[in-house]
Amino acid sequence: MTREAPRQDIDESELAVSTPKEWAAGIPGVLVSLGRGMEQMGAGRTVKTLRLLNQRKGFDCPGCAWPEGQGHRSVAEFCENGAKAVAEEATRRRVDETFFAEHSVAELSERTDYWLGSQGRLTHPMVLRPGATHYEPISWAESFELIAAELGELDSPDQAVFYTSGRTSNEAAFLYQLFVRSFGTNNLPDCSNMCHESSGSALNQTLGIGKGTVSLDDVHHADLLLVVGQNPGTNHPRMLSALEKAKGNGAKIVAVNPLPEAGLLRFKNPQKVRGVLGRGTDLTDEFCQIRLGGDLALFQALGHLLLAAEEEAPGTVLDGDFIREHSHGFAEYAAHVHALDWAQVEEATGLARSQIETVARMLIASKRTIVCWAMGITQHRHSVATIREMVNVLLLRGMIGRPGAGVCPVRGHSNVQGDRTMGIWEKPPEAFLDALEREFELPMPREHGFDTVAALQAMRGRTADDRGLVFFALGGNFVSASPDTEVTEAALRSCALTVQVSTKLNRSHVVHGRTALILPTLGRTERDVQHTGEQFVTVEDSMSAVHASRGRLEPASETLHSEVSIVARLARAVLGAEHPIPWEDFERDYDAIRDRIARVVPGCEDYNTRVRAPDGFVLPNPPRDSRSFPTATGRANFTANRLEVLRVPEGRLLLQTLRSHDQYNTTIYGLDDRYRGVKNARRVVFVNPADCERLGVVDGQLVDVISEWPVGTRVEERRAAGFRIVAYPTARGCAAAYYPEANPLVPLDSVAEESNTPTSKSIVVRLEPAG
Ligand SMILES: Nc1nc2c(c(=O)[nH]1)N[C@H]1C(S)=C(S)[C@@H](COP(=O)(O)OP(=O)(O)OC[C@H]3O[C@@H](n4cnc5c(=O)[nH]c(N)nc54)[C@H](O)[C@@H]3O)O[C@H]1N2
Ligand SMILES: Nc1nc2c(c(=O)[nH]1)N[C@H]1C(S)=C(S)[C@@H](COP(=O)(O)OP(=O)(O)OC[C@H]3O[C@@H](n4cnc5c(=O)[nH]c(N)nc54)[C@H](O)[C@@H]3O)O[C@H]1N2
Ligand SMILES: [Mo]
Repeated sequence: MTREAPRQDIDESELAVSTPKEWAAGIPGVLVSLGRGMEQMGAGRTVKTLRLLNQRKGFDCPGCAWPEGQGHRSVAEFCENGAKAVAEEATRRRVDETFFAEHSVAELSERTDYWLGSQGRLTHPMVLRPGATHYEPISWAESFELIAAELGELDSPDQAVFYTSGRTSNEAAFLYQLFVRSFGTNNLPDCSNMCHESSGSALNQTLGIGKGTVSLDDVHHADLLLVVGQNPGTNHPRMLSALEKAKGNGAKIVAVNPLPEAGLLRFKNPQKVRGVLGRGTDLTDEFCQIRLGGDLALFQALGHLLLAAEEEAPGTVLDGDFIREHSHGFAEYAAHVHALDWAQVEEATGLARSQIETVARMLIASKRTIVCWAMGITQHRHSVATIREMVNVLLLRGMIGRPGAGVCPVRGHSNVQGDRTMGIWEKPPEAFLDALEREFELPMPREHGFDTVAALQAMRGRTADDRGLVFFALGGNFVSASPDTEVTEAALRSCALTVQVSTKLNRSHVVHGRTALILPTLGRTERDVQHTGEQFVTVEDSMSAVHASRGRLEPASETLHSEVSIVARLARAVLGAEHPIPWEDFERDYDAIRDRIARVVPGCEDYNTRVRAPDGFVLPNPPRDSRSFPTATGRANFTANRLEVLRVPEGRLLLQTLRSHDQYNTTIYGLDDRYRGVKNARRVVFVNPADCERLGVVDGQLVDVISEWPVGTRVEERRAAGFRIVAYPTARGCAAAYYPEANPLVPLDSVAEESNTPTSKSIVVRLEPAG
């Protein structure tokens, strides 16, 4: 398979490479954030907007899910990349009816996500009629009728797929899942299926709740933090302040990553004089430059070393009381890791045994250990087992449900965790469906629905002549975010109808079904006024804190509806005006939705009152709150996980796809990856200099990247053409390229076991001189 990606609007030959940075943030970060604001919003709006970001009376940053502090908040509770996210939404640029009249869909489909996203905010509902060349304006009422008609044509509700991206508020998410289930399907894939699904799977099995067990305060007071498979300097910059604080309290930090990411090495806090003028804070005490996918082996080895140390000095290493009183499966786990094969560990991790021993000593010395992780852990074939293995190590030392200790999966989208709490889940727990049925006195579908990969697999191979299929997306950019771009695009093109509820133009609008709709919506930053007056919404951060978010800016256009309003109106159009659920009341006053959330969603009792508290409230978390573990065994589960070394054939590399410093997922802010020293271009592939030599390629060379995926006795190939090699200090045998440019290389069927997450961080590739 070959696919020429659209890239005429970026001149990749402008690439400039300099030495990677060894520190993050500082003055350049502040300047970039202000500059981006001024460029998109102008000076007055920049100051006003950034002042409201993450303040109690303002809006939640649409950037990442890292929590704001409880109690005191600094005046500027945001980061460079949060400011970029806000500027992107609060931009004064507009994509209006004239824009669509001037640009055909064929022309727009040749543009990159970078160009599409930078055209501005969508202002009016638009429709692309069958066979038409251009989107044309349509009224809201007609849009909903059109969707209702297409959904009515389906043989079964299961022929419709309802995607969600993680910016959707709790109120909109709750209403959306209620609508979709009332319509009759659990086909509710979401971005989480490509993101932290592995964390949810592993933590549910082992701890009984698919969420982290620490608070921000715990991070501040941990004495050892392992930051594994995560690049906080770019993706969760406010986390650096928390790490700095922990360091100030004497914590040690271990970073586990194939790349020496700047944010992990040193942090210059722009809010402190020392950060502005001085050297900043050295964050990492031990940098383990691991091979891609080696983390399972690393944590198994750490468990082995802890057990060995306990054998030497019984009663000094393990938390015997915790293991006895709260855990299950210890003996089997201990026997399994006892038989560790060090050669395998060294091959899998690329780390020296002595370094792993150093980390084990740090674990033994620690009284309060936290393990943080993100996509470097969740997007591999053995992700779920890897996370279980991290849990094993924490359980050995009783590091769950103790202040300053626990698991910390660092979420991506600002409300991805809340969306799941509200029922955006293709595999809803029975108890949740029971609660919905009780509350609304309507039957809910019980059969599990499609997640992202399953939805695409079901759509694969269809043609536009096949019957039906409606794809509806509440936010996000499904086409660019999903794996296997060519397969994904064909799948979307085979739909009878594609609908995108969006703030900005993206590739999912120009790769479309027979009929396509764009429904423009309010962003987080904007005032949301309904019949009963100004509304607020609620969100849940990565540490289960739920709080209000109030938009303050004037909407990008008078025509925009909120997501709540779009879902409520859609439900009325599809389910009929006589439907027993009072959709209209929900739209008039979001308190009415919250009253229902309070009665349906566990832990949300008295929701309307509690979300009005200045810092909101924290959802219950049994492992953290009381060391109780609602698992199948009623205890925290140790697990024995098979160690398998990812072997790469001769002449190949293991490729990870990651984010540059200048993007938010598929939204490309700019062409610089400041910390990694890359400027003006995105089609680059980072390769270790020794591998360049071994493979006979040189720094700066133009190559095609070809992925190899065995299917039976054949090897399927996928090609992404025209990448520039950047010789870079990544781990040996590993390579890196940016998402979404590298997505055509990720085979749809290459997924994490159990969580079905695309393996975006381990793809076997070879490089060929570009032809
Ligand atoms: N500015 C900005 N902020 C964001 C986002 C954004 O795009 N831009 N995206 C948001 C979203 S949705 C998410 S999910 C998060 C993503 O946050 P991250 O997970 O930090 O994002 P990635 O860029 O995918 O980085 C993965 C990191 O894991 C490392 N890694 C890759 N494979 C392995 C491995 O096998 N082992 C180990 N130990 N490390 C590995 C990579 O080198 C890299 O440092 O950020 C959120 N915040
Ligand atoms: N190869 C590879 N693929 C990946 C990943 C990877 O690391 N490598 N990461 C995966 C991860 S972690 C994730 S989370 C997914 C992300 O997948 P998505 O969440 O689907 O993608 P985004 O790029 O975040 O979506 C951006 C679009 O959301 C819309 N938008 C922004 N704000 C709002 C809003 O407030 N409301 C509405 N309705 N729309 C809004 C805009 O139109 C914008 O164009 O991608 C996954 N794909
Ligand atoms: Mo994500």
